[in-house]
Amino acid sequence: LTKIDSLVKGILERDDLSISKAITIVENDFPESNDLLIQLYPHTGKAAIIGITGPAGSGKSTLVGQLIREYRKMKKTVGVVAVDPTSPFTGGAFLGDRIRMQDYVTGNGVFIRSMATRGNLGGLAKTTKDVVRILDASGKDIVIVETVGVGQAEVGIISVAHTTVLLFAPGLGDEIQALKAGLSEIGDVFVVNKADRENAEKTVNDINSILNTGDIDGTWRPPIIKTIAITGEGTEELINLIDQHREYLKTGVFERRLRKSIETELIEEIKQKFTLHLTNNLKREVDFKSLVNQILKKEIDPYTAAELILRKITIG
Ligand SMILES: Nc1nc2c(ncn2[C@@H]2O[C@H](COP(=O)(O)OP(=O)(O)OP(=O)(O)O)[C@@H](O)[C@H]2O)c(=O)[nH]1
Ligand SMILES: [Mg+2]
Repeated sequence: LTKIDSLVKGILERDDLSISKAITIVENDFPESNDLLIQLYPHTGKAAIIGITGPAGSGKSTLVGQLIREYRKMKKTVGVVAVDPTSPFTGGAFLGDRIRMQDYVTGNGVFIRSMATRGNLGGLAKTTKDVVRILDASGKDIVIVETVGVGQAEVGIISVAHTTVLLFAPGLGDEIQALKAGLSEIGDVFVVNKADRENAEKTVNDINSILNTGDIDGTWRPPIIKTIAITGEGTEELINLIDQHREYLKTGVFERRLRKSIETELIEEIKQKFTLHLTNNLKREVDFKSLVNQILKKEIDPYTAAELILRKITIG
């Protein structure tokens, strides 16, 4: 068995250490990453992938902790990827005071991993997708992706999710206004967390008024619920809504989205591999070196030089 073969075997046997090693390989874009992902791919596609996104400090991690607790009660295994968390994914803030991190990571059907932006040569969206695939292949029933913010970059990351939960909290209304009509395109379920605070209803109304003006794709109207993540209030209802959304996806929506996401992925993969291949080969070319010299001596400009090289390359 090669190193990758035994790693794949470990992942399929749900071994946490193998999962962890594989994520490191993918995260750092090590050379064996491609082989690993190729071997894992046939084993993916079973997990329900849930995105949790929202402004910093809105209570995403606390809510994720509650979701883990609820899913474990239902005997479901859970994988969590926290993308570039502003607060570390360890300690009390994450799982609430009553549950310690160890309760989950030590073979209790839960695997949690934070992922920083550094070292993500292939881009954060690609890396996230690949890490989710590792967790999916390892047999996790549920994979949760937590990302901060609801800007364009985050939308790319979150597009890996089947169901996206947009989380807000009272007092973080600016973020809602900034999104306006785009809101309903990102979120499948809306949550106003910190409902123990008095102005929660106003936040619900703010979201409601924006959803009413936006275009709603298909027959799914994103529901809005209130939660109190520190006590767990609303978690069961949230899980019900996520389940309902999953049922809705089965009406052909899932297939359409999947096709689109495969198209995007394929183009991105080709671009990345092509660029790498091109850059490596070009630098070795004598022509390239002499052109650089010519540009240096102002005998030619970089625009014309690029055209010259392009004309020489024939694709396909
Ligand atoms: N009052 C109240 N506080 C909450 C609630 N949920 C979370 N908090 C608190 O809000 C703070 C931020 O919670 P986190 O779960 O770390 O928030 P987050 O969205 O994951 O934060 P980042 O990962 O840093 O973006 C913590 O101090 C939580 O205890 C809630 O429902 N009510
Ligand atoms: Mg967090």
